[in-house]
Parts: sequence; C-alpha cells; structure tokens
Amino acid sequence: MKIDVLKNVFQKNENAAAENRARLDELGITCVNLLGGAGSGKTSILEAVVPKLCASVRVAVLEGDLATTKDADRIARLNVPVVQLLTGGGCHLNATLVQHALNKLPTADLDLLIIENVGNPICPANFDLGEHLRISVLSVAEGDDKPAKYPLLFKDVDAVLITKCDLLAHVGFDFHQVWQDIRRLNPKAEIIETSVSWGTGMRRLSDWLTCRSAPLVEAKDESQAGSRPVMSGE
Ligand SMILES: Nc1nc2c(ncn2[C@@H]2O[C@H](COP(=O)(O)OP(=O)(O)O)[C@@H](O)[C@H]2O)c(=O)[nH]1
Ligand SMILES: [Mg+2]
Repeated sequence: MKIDVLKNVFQKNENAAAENRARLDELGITCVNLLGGAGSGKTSILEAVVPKLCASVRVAVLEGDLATTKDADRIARLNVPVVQLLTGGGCHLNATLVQHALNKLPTADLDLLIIENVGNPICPANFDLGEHLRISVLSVAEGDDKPAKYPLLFKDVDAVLITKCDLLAHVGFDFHQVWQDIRRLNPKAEIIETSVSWGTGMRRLSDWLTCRSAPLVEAKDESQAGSRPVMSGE
C-alpha cells in the first residue's frame, strides 16, 4: 500500500515533467535545472553569467527556495523575468510548481530558462522538472569528498561547476580526487572551474549555455522565417 502511494507521487511528477518538456520544446525554450547545496554559489553564478547570456539569448530565471524571495530579489536586479517558487519548507522543487511558474513568464519571448533549485545536495536530483540540461554546483569550501558522498548530484548531469576556486589556497580540496570521482560517475559532464570573485569560468559557462540553447533558438528562427512574408531584396 505504502509503495503504491510513493509510486503515485513520482508518477505524478513524471507526468508533469513530460508536459513541461513538451511545452518548452514547442516554445523553443531550453531549460536548465541548477542543483547544489545551500551556499554552494548558485545565485552568485547566475548574477555573474546572466548579464553575459543576455547578449545572445533571452533569459528568465525561476528561483526555488523554502521561505524567502531573497534570491529572486537578487536576480530581479539584472532586469530579466524572474519568478520565486516557495516550497513552504519542502526540500526540492517539483514539476507541478514549475508548470504554474511557466504561466507567469513571458514564454513567447524567451530562449533560455534557468531554474535554481532549492539548496540541497540530495532531494532535488530525484525530481525531473522537465528540464533539458542539468548543472550541479559544488564549491571548494564544501569539501572534496562530496562527489563520492552525493553521487546522484553528479551522475546524470550535463555540467559540473566547481565554484569559489579563489578559496582553494584556504581550504583542503584535492582537485585531482574530485575530478576522478566525478569522471567515475559521469565520464561526459563538462567540468568548469569558476570563481565569481575573480570572474573565472564565466565566459566558458556563458558560451556553453548559449551553444546548448542554439538548436532550439535556430529552429524557432527558421519557423518564424517560414511564416513571415518574404521581403523584396531578401
Ligand atoms: N569567495 C567566494 N565566495 C563566493 C563565490 N560565489 C559565491 N560566494 C559566496 O558564497 C555565499 C553563498 O552564495 P550564494 O550564491 O547565495 O549561494 P547559493 O545558496 O548556492 O545560491 C555568499 O556569501 C557569496 O558571496 C566565489 O566565487 N568566491
Ligand atoms: Mg541561491
């Protein structure tokens, strides 16, 4: 009986995630789920990279949190559309919450949607939101044992950001070990070393995200070009 209930919870999320993905595909929006522990540097990364992304793609952000709008307030200062999703104490976002948020965004005018999940290295990884890409964030201050201790956070992701590299001289963090542990779990993920304080890795991350959004943006351009009248001289 208990097993059936759990199954239903996950099934409901899977259904909503599939609906979100289909809707995002139709709109030509690439969606990224940003995962990582509390304080790993997720919002700081967005503050640094979103202004760079705005040069080539139209970006919006969903901010997942337990109780406050503090992160959404930080993103709103960048002048991009942002919606705060409050879980009321829940330790992860789910696809239904994202579904509601999509209704509040100017989806016809977007190319890239980045979702900052609730700060937690465990639960969010179990819930598909309908995203196309997953990025995990691990700060050097959290310790080099984390890929081994929280494998789900690194296993099925497209990129891993190793953040706060400016603190490497002050914390014990065996980069080689972390690299090996991530590679053992995930041979293909892009691994990007970053420091918001130094500006390290921001161009690489921005280029990576722009490149991964390009297929949907190009498809959208083509379909719009097909539906618009051909101007003389074109
Ligand atoms: N030294 C250093 N501190 C950082 C860096 N990125 C974020 N921080 C600090 O880490 C703390 C948590 O950052 P935040 O972006 O809010 O983390 P989040 O909870 O994952 O969104 C804040 O005090 C930031 O100023 C970085 O690259 N270097
Ligand atoms: Mg945050």
